[in-house]
Amino acid sequence: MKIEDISKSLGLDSKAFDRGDLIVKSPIDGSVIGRVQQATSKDVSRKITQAVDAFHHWREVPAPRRGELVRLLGEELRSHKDALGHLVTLENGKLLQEGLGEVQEMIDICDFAVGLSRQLYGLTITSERPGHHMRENWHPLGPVGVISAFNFPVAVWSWNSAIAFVCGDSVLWKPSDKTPMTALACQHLFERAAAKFGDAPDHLSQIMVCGRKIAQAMIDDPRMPLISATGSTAMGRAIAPRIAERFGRTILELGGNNAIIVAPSADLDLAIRGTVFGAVGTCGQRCTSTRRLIVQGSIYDDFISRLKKAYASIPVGNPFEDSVLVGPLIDQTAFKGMEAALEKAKEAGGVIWGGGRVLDNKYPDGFYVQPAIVEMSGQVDIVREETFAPILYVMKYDDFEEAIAIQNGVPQGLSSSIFTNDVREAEKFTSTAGSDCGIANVNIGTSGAEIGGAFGGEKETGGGRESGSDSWKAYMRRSTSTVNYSNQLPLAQGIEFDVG
Ligand code: UN1
Repeated sequence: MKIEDISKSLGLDSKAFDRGDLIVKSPIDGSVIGRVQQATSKDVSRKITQAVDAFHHWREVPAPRRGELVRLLGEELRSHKDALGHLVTLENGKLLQEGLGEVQEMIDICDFAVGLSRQLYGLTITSERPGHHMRENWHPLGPVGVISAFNFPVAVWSWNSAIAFVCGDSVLWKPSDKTPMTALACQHLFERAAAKFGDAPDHLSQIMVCGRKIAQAMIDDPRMPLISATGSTAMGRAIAPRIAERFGRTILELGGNNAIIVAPSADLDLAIRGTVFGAVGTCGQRCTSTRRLIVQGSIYDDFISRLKKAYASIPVGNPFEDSVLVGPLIDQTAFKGMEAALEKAKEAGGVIWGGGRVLDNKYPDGFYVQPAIVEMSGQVDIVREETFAPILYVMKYDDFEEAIAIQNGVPQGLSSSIFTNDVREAEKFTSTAGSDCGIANVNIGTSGAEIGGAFGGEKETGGGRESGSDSWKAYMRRSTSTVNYSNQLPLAQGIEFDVG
């Protein structure tokens, strides 16, 4: 699909991707695919005012009715899945399968949020005082700022906004400036849904395409009670203290350094498949990508030689081609980052398989690489860093406790998994004394989480949770009401305080 056909299928006007000064290039071949208008700091301030106005209207709409808007958004996504999936692939470079899968993830979270719109439950709590009762109320919070990264250019917005909308919040979205076109497409689909809905307030959903400096105004504005940010740990480190200083809330979903443990009892066929998908899928550019492999010594040689064999057969190339399994890195900076990490790993004694640039004759402006396997004798500094590229560091372990210590011995805490058929190991891994990550899987890889669970992780991953389970609570404010229906005024804790 060409960009003209995509924009036509999405119902966008012919100039939609041809205005403004931000030039967007496809990582597939470096060709210019669009020009997008950027927000100024004045725009940001105006948009926040509009988001506040929209919130004041929207919070009064009953939650199940708010769910109807999200249901309509899900319908738009269903009928435009193909076009939006193509656009994701064109702008981000992930496989078409993955682009479509990302849109499916958006549809799934819309369905989840529609159900949730009738389930924003609070507790009723027994009171220690006679003639009293207590209850929790969940109220809309305010405008939610969403910052998303290039690697999941549309799904992350939907995890946040589908939930925020049913919770009664408005949304102001700063997409990655590497993927603004998919963001414009989402905004357009939202507007179609809103038009069908009828009486949604203007500016309930807005986007601002801009660099970090301009986005600072949103970070610092006390009218934005929640900022949900997905990206690097460096980004989180820059924004979190500023938001904390004004007592704003954050949902941070930052770097991951996800490991798979392969135990001697594992089904090695499953483990190979899980590892390959986790490590090379999306060209190693998921925050859940498998970056470390911890293999028990007795199966190490066999497993690594099977893994290398599997790697040798991975087709790298144009992500629109059916047979291809690994597309390009997002840009040259990502490629340089991969080269630098491999250099450091080599200096630290790593033995590298693969990792070089490929297809540069065919695509001089696209950055395609052969995924790398790096055998390391220990968890040195570079292994403890997140490099957003298909590099898999492999390490050996002796006993199970050591495997858990290696798995947990990094600053990040997003995703983890174990391949084992030993029920004790599996249970230990998911127990308090096991993986310290937000995601701890058994016999599946580290990536490809479903939307029904809460998504996010610990330590430098930032501690936030988005998407399913009870993540919605972060998008609302809770009040506890104690109601006295007696004609006495007893105080709690037995305090006597009689006046007159
Ligand atoms: C991300 O990389 O920021 O679990 C999100 C997964 C996807 C989401 C990844 N469902 O791999």
